[in-house]
Parts: sequence; structure tokens; C-alpha cells
Amino acid sequence: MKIGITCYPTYGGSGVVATELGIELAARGHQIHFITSSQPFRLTGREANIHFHEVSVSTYPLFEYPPYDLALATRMAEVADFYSLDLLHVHYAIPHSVSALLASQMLATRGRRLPFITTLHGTDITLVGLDPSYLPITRFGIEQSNGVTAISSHLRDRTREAFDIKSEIEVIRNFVNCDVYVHKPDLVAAMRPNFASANEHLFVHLSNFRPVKRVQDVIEVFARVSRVLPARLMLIGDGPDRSLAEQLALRHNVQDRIHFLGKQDNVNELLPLADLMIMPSQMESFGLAALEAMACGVPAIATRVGGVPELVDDQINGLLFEVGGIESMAAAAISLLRDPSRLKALSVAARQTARDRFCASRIIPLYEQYYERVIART
Ligand code: GMT
Repeated sequence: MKIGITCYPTYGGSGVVATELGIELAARGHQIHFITSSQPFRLTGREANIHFHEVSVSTYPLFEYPPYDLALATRMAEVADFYSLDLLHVHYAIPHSVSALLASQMLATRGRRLPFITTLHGTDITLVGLDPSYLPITRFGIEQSNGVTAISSHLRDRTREAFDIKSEIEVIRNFVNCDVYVHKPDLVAAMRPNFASANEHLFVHLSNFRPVKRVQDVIEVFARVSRVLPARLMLIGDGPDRSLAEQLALRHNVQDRIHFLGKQDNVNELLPLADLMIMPSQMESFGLAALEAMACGVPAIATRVGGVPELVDDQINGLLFEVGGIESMAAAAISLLRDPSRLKALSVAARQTARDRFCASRIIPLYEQYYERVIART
């Protein structure tokens, strides 16, 4: 198939999923066209079967706000026409589904069919979509899509009730490449000493440091653990709450035990170094960071929110807590780290969950089948 993919190309779970999906589909022989404002950050530009089309927005003194949505729609229509695309697949409803609708309608006037699928990732529904000013257009974009997928059952149900959507929403959960995200003993032996000495436990947190990620809870939990056990923390990512995390680290006097690594491209080389991930989010429609860690054999201490329980089975492949349950998370982490055989069992189960239920090799065919269904019925 020839597929156009649009996403937010900067750091963020939806962009990661869209990019990894394009890479996996291209590896399976499909022709993939990324139509985005810049090159998605996980693309190298050297992958076979992948083309990148930059959307540039020309501005004019009259425009207080440059019309990105229209520039995107125009580029989508041009690329679809030139390369005879079978389908557009947009990630994140706002504004991508509405731009795709416009592109599809532009081509229809010339007798060309261009179905489009919208994948909902969470914040497009839970935060942005529920801003009253965006709700009607988000609902319209979803309803006009030829196919809609959600990355968890939780998000599907939430979308249905919040937007009163009656049409079908297909659940296709997020995935991970289990060959890339894997525990690599040689890598761990070589790299782990850069972050923790042999007697220290190593935690990791990976996010965009937005308030919904509750980075302050990561520091609070880590500070409590490091009062009783030798421990270090890798913080991967950057965003609005980074300085809050730094101030809190200073207040607890754990700043020297924390590696603030900032945004990193190859997280598959950092995650396997850790013993435990901390993901204390206020909300996660899925929790891709936890899945990536689990695939590397690193279980997560996470909150029981959104789609997380669809991935993390409490006490089996990770541990679940109420939002803000700092004391319980810290106590559980301490007792787990003091019990290496239990930690090992969770680690093995975490890897197995990723491999058995969320590997790219299992999930990508679901997208292919869905594409075929949508193309056939449109
Ligand atoms: O969580 C964020 O701030 C980023 C956001 C995004 O749209 O990129 O992540 C959402 O999509 C990810 C990939 O599907 C999910 O793993 C995250 O759980 C989801 N975030 C929220 O629901 C808060």
C-alpha cells in the first residue's frame, strides 16, 4: 500500500508511535510518505520505502496566525495525487483529521478517492479535545474520518462518552519493536557504570515533563528510596516541569544522585540500564514509556490510570498505585529492591508481556488489516 502519515514530529508518544509505525510498515514493503512540519525525530532519513514531505507555511503580514492546517491539507492533497496514495493515516485528531478531510474533499472534486484514518492518542481527547472551543471540531474530525482507532480500550470508551461518538472506534494498542527494545547484557555491562556503581540501584523516568507526568512525584519517591538504599535516577526528557524537578532535587539534597539527561533519541540504549521505571502520571491513555521499559526487562512503578492497567498487571509485571501515592510507591520500591528474586520475576514478566502482547510483529498486521477494510468500504 501507499500510505501518507501525519503526526506531530517532535518529542511525544503520538509522534513516536506514528514514526515507528511508518518504519515498520516500510520494512514490510509498503511505501510510506510522512507529511509533517519537520522530519519526525526517530527517522534517520536513510530508511528504504520512506519519503518525507515537509509542510511549509508561508506567512503574510495580514496573517496573525499562519494557517498551518490549510498548508497541511494542501500538501496532503498534492502528495496523495502525485504518488497515488491509497490512504492517509493521521495521528492526533487536532488539526490533522480536519486537514485530511479537506485534502480528501479536494481530491474528490477531481474524481480521486482518498480515505483517511485518525488514530486517537489521548491528549487530543482528554485535554485539547475537551476544551469547549475545540470540542465540536474534534468531534467533527472524528466523525468524518473513514476509520478511527484508539490506542487503548480506555481511550475508546472515554472518546465515546465525552464526544457522544456512535461510530466504530477500533482499538489497536501501542507496540514496541522487541528486537530494538531488549535487555542487552553487553550494553548494560559497558554503560551502566556511567550511571550507577555496582552496589547502587538505578531508576529511570522518561517523559515530556508536562504537569500530567507528575515529575515531582518521581523525585519524592526517589528521595525516600535513597534515604535507605544506595540509588541513582536517570531522568530522560525535558519540558515545563524540569526546573521544578531540579528545585525539588536540591531541597531533598539528591541532586548529585540524579542524571538529568534531557531529550535523548536512542532511549533503547538507556532504558535497559535501569532496575525500575517510575511513571506516576496523573493520566496516561496508554503509557508508551512503560511499554518500552518493560520490553527491556525493566518493570514499572506506575499509577492505575487510563489505559495503564491494560499494560501493567499489578504485582505480575509491575506495580500500580493511586495517583500521588508517594509513600506507598517508595515503600514498594524499597521492598522490591531488597528482594532480587521478586524483582527478577517482575522483570521477566514485563519482557514477556511486551513480547507476547505488544510486539510490533503482532500489532502492525492489525493496522494492515484495518487499512484494507477501510479502503475496501470507502
Ligand atoms: O503524554 C503526552 O504528553 C504525550 C502524548 C502524545 O500525544 O504524544 O501521549 C499520549 O500518546 C501516547 C502514545 O500513544 C500514550 O502512550 C500516552 O499515554 C498519551 N498521553 C496521555 O494520555 C496523557
